[in-house]
Amino acid sequence: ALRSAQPTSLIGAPTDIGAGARGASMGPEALRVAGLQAALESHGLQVFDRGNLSGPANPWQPPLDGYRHLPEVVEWNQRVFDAVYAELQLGHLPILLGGDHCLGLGSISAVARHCAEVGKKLRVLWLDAHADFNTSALTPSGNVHGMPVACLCGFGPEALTGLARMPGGGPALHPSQIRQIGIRSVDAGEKRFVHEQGLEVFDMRYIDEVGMRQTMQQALSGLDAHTHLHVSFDVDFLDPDIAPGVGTTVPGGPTYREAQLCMEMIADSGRLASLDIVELNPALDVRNRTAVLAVDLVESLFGKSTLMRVPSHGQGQGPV
Ligand code: B3U
Ligand code: MN
Ligand code: MN
Repeated sequence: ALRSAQPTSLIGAPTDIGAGARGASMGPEALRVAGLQAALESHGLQVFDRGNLSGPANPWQPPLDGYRHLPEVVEWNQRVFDAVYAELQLGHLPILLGGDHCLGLGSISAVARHCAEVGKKLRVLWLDAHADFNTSALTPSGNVHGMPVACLCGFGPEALTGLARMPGGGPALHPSQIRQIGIRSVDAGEKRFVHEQGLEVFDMRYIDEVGMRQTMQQALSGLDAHTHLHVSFDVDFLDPDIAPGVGTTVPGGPTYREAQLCMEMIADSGRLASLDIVELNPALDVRNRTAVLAVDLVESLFGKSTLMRVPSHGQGQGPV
């Protein structure tokens, strides 16, 4: 049964402006072709497809002062911010179809602004192979898709952290609001900064050692009726064997079964209130299979369940 009676709104942001490979700009259409809207509707959800945002083209330039395409990144993120914020004000659950992960900045900034205004607590689950916690001084590439978490926490250029700033002047997020899951590729300087800022990282070693179930129980602990849960789903979170269609594959990611459990446990929390699906790159995919997989997982995230259990065996299997 469906957990969310809330209407959902799909927002396409067809750009690869912050990425290190071209092609994530085709992500929104690949997700539509894979049947995202029909899949959500088949579970009784009301879905509005708002179409695609528009924004500057990708000039494909080298970094300037540590950033590639900063003015274009800012412009895309402003448009994403406005679109996501508008849906939240309508009471809809926004689903951002990226696009690369630099757009998480605009999306989560809008969510943080909304939460501040309605008095909700915000928890962000960052599902990713990467920590995305670089700064212009730390980045090996200048690609802004490696920086959104740092920007959301107030570390970045004024043009981006300003977007993320709260009414009171603080950054959109405090590190204590973030849980990173699936991490397995972090640059040297970035790693030091992650530790310094005290981000809670459930990396692949941790998942291997304790399992996805305990990982998600911990990542979701402390949520209550006043918590807005945002999931930022970088498709490179998944093992490249099942999800080849991303720009930065990193071996050793969650399997199909681990990823399904992750999504199901988020659904069981009953708190999902906004979502990003980013970094899907159809130019690198095989017959759209990564998009189809992403749609399958998003169905689980919204409470599709194949559960067939004997009630007396239900110990520990209810909502977290
Ligand atoms: N950490 C590297 C690589 C990277 C980050 N996010 C993605 N790739 N997708 C960087 O360029 O910052
Ligand atoms: Mn990412
Ligand atoms: Mn990533």
